[in-house]
Amino acid sequence: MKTFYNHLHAQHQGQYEMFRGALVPCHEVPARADHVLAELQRRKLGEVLAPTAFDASALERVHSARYLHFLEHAWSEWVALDPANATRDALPSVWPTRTLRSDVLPDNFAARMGLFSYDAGTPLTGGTWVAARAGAECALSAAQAVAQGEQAAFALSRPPGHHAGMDFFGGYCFLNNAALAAEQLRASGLERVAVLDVDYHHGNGTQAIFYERPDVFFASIHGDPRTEYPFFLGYADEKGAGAGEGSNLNLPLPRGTGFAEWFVALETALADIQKFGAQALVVSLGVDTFAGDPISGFKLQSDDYLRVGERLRRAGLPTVLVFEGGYAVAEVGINAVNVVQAFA
Ligand code: B3N
Ligand code: ZN
Repeated sequence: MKTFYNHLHAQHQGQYEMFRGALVPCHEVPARADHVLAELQRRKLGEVLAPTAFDASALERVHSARYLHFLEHAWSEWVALDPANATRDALPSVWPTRTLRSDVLPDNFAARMGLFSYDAGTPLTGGTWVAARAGAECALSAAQAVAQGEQAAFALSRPPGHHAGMDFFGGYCFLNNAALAAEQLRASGLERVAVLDVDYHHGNGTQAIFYERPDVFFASIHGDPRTEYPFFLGYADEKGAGAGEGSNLNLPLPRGTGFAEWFVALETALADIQKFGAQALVVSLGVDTFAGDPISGFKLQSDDYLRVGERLRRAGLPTVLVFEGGYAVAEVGINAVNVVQAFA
């Protein structure tokens, strides 16, 4: 299987995220992708390629032009506020919640950080735009390879993407790599595409992007949002809306869920994807379902990821695997590459 590797990922290196009233060291660190790459190379699992360049129109299939403009220029605006900001990440701290206006684009930088985000756990750094853009190009390149006849391709990109919406960042995500891959497959002529999100956290950004779309099915298996991040989306009664009614499937599971119950949900999701008539599959491949993950609560073991990869392969669809979460840094390479290897 070809891997498209984001060679610029380490330019995004946040220092701290807000958690329970304190700034704690970021979990989403460059070493995560380094470990996955090292494990791929150790097992000699196919070519590792740099992504090809795409122009802004590929990003604008998913994200608003004003959000992309904000992301591209945010760091220079942050440093212009105070040269000392060059050593500090930018974090939002004020949001346009219910009763406040989000239709106005304020001049104030802190206000625009809030307008274009939904949490305080996602630091924006000097290299965020460059890294996120190259990561998105990995997903687009992987989708292009699959559209051109590869049975599968792996986008080894960070920062992750599935919490990013049309015009907001959050959950360590800035550009929605899986959604970009799905749109790239659609643009290549495939009429029905499915996104299967197996990360521990519900992919609220991806769901929102496709919620009213009849041509892109979104299925997600994740920690129950009553107790797990992102809390405000991912419930079982969210089925899609308008023309997209019936094209959204959420399978929330309680904290503590082990592989046997998780695998039943995987079968349910794949059965619905088959029923939908998907011609290609994008997998949001988070491995923070691992028992040793420091911020998550499922109990999958490293060998279970071999069964996941093997089952995804048996779905028989051209498939783009997109790397998402997974914070047990020592094991993240083994777990992600187990899926890749069993698929390949
Ligand atoms: O859930 C957390 C969180 C939990 C535990 C922490 N410890 C033990 C210090 C710290 C943070 N934070 C909320 C943000 C979670 C973002 C999840 C990103 C992801 O993997 N999405 O798929
Ligand atoms: Zn996650």
